[in-house]
Amino acid sequence: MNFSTNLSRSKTRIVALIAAALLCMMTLLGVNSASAHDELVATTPTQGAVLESSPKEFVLTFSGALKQIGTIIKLQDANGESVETAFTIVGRDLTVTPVAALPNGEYSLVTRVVSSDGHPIDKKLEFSVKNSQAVTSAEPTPAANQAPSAEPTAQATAAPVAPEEAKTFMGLPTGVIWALVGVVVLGSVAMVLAKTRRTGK
Ligand SMILES: [Cu+2]
Repeated sequence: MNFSTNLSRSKTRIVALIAAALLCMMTLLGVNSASAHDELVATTPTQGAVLESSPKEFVLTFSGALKQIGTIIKLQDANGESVETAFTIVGRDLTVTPVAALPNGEYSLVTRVVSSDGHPIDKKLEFSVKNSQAVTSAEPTPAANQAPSAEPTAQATAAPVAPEEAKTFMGLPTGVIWALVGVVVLGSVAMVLAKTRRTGK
């Protein structure tokens, strides 16, 4: 009697463990977490843009309304020096404004926002400023053959932000979180099953 209930209980546990492992793998592969969180759908300027003057603002548009909390903005020049910015969040748009005009050079804008489902989203937008009017550091530019402003359409379509970058940032943490949730849920289901079986017989 005792032996058989213990047996069925451990069987249930094994099944739950297998299910949890499968769920974990699925979530790690992004099978079921992808639908929930918001994605970056557009940026101004586009990724890798070469700007002819210091941008007044950057706009990152996401697929859902962003939370007002938990936002982290880091604008850095090529030397890794921080550049001061301000930002606002309105609906799906994050707008970042450099406090002062940006000198010529390469920059990266690293942002973390909190998606409408509560997940953090990390993004990195790289661009450079090449104002020919400004005094430059006398570096001959490879940008001349890139036709920066002549072909905005090609850039706009190519640039909707590298999806693999999004997965690297988001995939693992969310996968782990969902896997943990899955383990907890399945674990409690298994326990309830085991209990009902035991009391039922
Ligand atoms: Cu999410």
